[in-house]
Amino acid sequence: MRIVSLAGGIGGARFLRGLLAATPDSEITVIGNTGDDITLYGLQVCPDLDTVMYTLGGGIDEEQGWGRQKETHVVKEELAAYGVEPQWFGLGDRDFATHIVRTQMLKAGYPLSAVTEALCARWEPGVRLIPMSDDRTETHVVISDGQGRRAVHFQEWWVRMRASVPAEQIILVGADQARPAPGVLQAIADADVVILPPSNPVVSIGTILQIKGIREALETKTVVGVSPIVGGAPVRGMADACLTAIGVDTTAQAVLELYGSPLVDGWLVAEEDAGVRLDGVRIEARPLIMHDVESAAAIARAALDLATELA
Ligand code: GDP
Ligand code: FO1
Ligand code: CA
Ligand code: CA
Repeated sequence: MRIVSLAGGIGGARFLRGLLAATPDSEITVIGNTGDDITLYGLQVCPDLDTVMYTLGGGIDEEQGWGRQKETHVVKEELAAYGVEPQWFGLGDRDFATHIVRTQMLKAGYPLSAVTEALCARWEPGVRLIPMSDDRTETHVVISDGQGRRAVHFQEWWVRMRASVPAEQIILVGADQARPAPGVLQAIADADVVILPPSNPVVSIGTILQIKGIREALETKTVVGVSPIVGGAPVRGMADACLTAIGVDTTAQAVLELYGSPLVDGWLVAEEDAGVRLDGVRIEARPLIMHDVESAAAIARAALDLATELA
């Protein structure tokens, strides 16, 4: 079976690990979010692509859910000793190497999709990982604080401020000019089923859907989504702060309505959210907490079964 899945970071990566376990013989293409990307110390950092690559390649820090396992932070300490900013974003030494290789290749003229393929040659994630676009986009968040009303990079709001200041707007800078990366629309056209994993509906899935042509391509396919909201709360992280910013309730119902029909054909909700309804969408209730690979695989199997029935 040919499967396309969109993906953000932790939620996407853990789901994909389950999907691979559930269907090892399928050909899986992952369209990764690059709206979280940030340039730090001259280096191009792609947190969501790296989270998928490290998680599926066996290099992720399991507790944290991002960054490398057995990580050290000597470079970060040395940068801090020079007083170099920002000091609120923690890049580890092993992780630094990824950003150095990526930046070197980008500077040599390779597009991000080719760079990602080269990085994945080492990690062998078992999926084809394509960034949503080779064109640079960045998610910015409009806030009002002691320094007035201003836009900050998504990572500054998310990591430095822990989303404690309300977001007035969330904007994907560069969205108008960004085209899908090579292979994205073809993979969607060739897919038997498309999965929306339980990734952040605003700054992961919502970001990918803003790239011209992607939503339209998905609307022609059988798409099954997994709710990232369980019992009115994001299972981990602060997705509620992103949903509030765009005027959407933190419920499995509201996230389904945000994606809408005809995009979504099937929607998996947690058992406590079994009352969710939307015309044109088949809804099934399942345990949706990813405790480990087995529970993630059970969710993935349920999504595939529903997609196969609807296709
Ligand atoms: P990020 O880029 O690292 O924030 O990761 P994603 O965008 O891929 O996913 C983050 C979202 O995953 C969170 O907002 C949660 O709502 C969702 N999530 C995390 N763990 C689970 C889980 O075990 N089950 C479900 N259903 N959703 C989860
Ligand atoms: N998240 C944090 O909360 N603090 C960090 O210092 C941090 C560093 C970091 C470095 C590399 C990387 O790939 C991810 C990193 N993250 C960090 C996670 C990440 O920035 C966010 O959780 C996501 O971008 C939100 O979707
Ligand atoms: Ca992310
Ligand atoms: Ca559809």
